[in-house]
Amino acid sequence: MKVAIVCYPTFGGSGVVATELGIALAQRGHEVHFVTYKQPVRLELISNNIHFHEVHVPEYPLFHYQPYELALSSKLVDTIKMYGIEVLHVHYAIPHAYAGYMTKKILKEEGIYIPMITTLHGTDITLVGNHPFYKSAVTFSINKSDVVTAVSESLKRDTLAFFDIKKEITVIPNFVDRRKYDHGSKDCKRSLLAREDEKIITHISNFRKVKRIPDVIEIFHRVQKEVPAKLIMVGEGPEKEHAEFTVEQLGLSEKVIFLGNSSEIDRILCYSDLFLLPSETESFGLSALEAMTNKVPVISSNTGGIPEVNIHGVSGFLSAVGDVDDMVANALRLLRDEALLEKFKQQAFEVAGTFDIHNILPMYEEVYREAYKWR
Ligand code: GMT
Repeated sequence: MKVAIVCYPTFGGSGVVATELGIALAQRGHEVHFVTYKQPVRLELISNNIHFHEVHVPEYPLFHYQPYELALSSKLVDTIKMYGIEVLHVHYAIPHAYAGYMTKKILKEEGIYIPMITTLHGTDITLVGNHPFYKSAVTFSINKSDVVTAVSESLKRDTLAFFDIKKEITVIPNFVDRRKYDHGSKDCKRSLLAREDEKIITHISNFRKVKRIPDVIEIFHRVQKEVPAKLIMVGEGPEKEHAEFTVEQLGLSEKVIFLGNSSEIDRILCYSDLFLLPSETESFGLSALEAMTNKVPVISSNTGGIPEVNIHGVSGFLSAVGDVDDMVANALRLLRDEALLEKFKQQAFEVAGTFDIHNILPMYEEVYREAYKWR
């Protein structure tokens, strides 16, 4: 099929999922058109059946806010007409579902019908979309989508609880492509970051409040008193500066490495022993799944969709949000027992296998086919 994908082209989970989905669809022979304001970070190759159309928003001094939705709708209308796109798939409701709805309306005037699939990712529902300033428009555009998908059962429940939704919501979990993971690769150079006797603990996020970065640091602070360890912090965001300050105050600068954003997280995860995700809320926790695919057990909170991904006592451990004592105890339990750690690494990898793209991609293809049939 010919599919247009709209997403945030950044390091955030929704953009990563949308990009990996587009790449996988193209590998299956579909023609994929990314329509966004920048080339998505994980999209390295533009090929015969992967296209990228940049949305330009010209600056004009009259506008305090530049009208991105307008530019996106126009670009979508032009792209859909020019390439004969059959399905429009928008990731993250705000403002993409809204712009998508306008696109549909404009095209309808010209006798063109395009089905729109909206995939909800989390903060578009739980944090941002739920804000009274956005709620009416978000409710409207979700209800006007032809198909609505959510990345976890938890997010589906939240969406139905927070909004007046008239549409059926199909749960299609996030995924990883296990073919891409080369365990034991020569590129996996653990010695660059830690001594032989040190364990490596990793956290990856956008360093927003919701990720509870102070918990990450406190867990590590207490763990490294018992077991020699390094903490690798990957990502950028508003809480990073404060995190760096805390690390310095605690005298941990030698043991905590801030790596910034990276599009090669597998090369970091491949030598990690444990992954920390103590988030306040998380509709899925893609970074936890990526860790598990790299055989890294996860110490996380039990909020939102995380328990659907990180299975307690199998791929890692779950604790109540903010229960740092329990997270420290769970981390030490694994790090102190080499055989148990090895068992959890293997189990994490096996659980991640259920989220392999080969299981998930057909679900999206089915949704596209159905939506196209109803048009
Ligand atoms: O985690 C973030 O703040 C980024 C956000 C995004 O929109 O990219 O992530 C959300 O979508 C991801 C992909 O579906 C999920 O794995 C994350 O759990 C979800 N984040 C939250 O719910 C906080």
